[in-house]
Amino acid sequence: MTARILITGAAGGLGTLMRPRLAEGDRVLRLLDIAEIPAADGGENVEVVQASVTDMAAMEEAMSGVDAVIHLGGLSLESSWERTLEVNIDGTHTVLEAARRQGVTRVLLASSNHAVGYAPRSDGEAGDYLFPRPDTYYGVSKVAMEGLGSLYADRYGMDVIAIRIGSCFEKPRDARMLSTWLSPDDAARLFEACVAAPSPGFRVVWGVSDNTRRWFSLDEAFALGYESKDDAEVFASEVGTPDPDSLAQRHVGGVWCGPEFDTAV
Ligand code: 15L
Repeated sequence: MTARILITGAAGGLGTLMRPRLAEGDRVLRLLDIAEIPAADGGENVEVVQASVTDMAAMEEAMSGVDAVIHLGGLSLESSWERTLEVNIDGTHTVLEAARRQGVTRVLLASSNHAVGYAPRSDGEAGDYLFPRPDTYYGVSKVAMEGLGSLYADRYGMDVIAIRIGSCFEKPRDARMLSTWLSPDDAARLFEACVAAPSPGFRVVWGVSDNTRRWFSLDEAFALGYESKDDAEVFASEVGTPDPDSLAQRHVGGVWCGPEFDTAV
């Protein structure tokens, strides 16, 4: 079991879902966020750090004594180019560089399906390592994240796994998510597998549950030891029928490929 894990973006949606699920035994979770993080309750083994992922000095300090980093911090939605560059791209560089300087060799990166959002669904199952086709500036920042992870793995021998997360929420929120859903419990199982896999080097894996309507390969995630136990299908009656001609169903990134996500205009 990995003894001390630094989680960036710990106060965000995904971080909040992961906190109780990744806490176990003697493990210490070092929770970092620019926002205030709820303090430890009772028996929780957590350390709280309020800092920005773009602050190199703070990130170096946060890395001390850490065995692995799960980098969830950053903007989780489309934003201006300037903000995306600063928080997501520069932030990821800072996290990787701080890890390298402090001798932390394992980093998990929360990439996204939006790194390949324009990939057409008509091409069939989206493979592991699908060539980048970002649908937004946010998607571009995830491609940059994967590129930085690849560089730090090749240049410095670090183990870096970029996880192209589908939709991680308590339950699917619309018909598209019957395909893209990553249940919080499966997300924790996937992170545990990625933290524990022996010498993975650089990998790109899909972060989705083994959904009946899944569009994505899970070969690489399974090879790392991931076991999915959930399937969005149990929620099918709650979210309605997907329209195959809708933008949401035509591209991997769904409506993110539409004009309302164009922040440049
Ligand atoms: C993401 O990358 C977003 O952070 C999240 O809010 C969802 O919109 C998700 O993708 C998705 O595609 O459902």
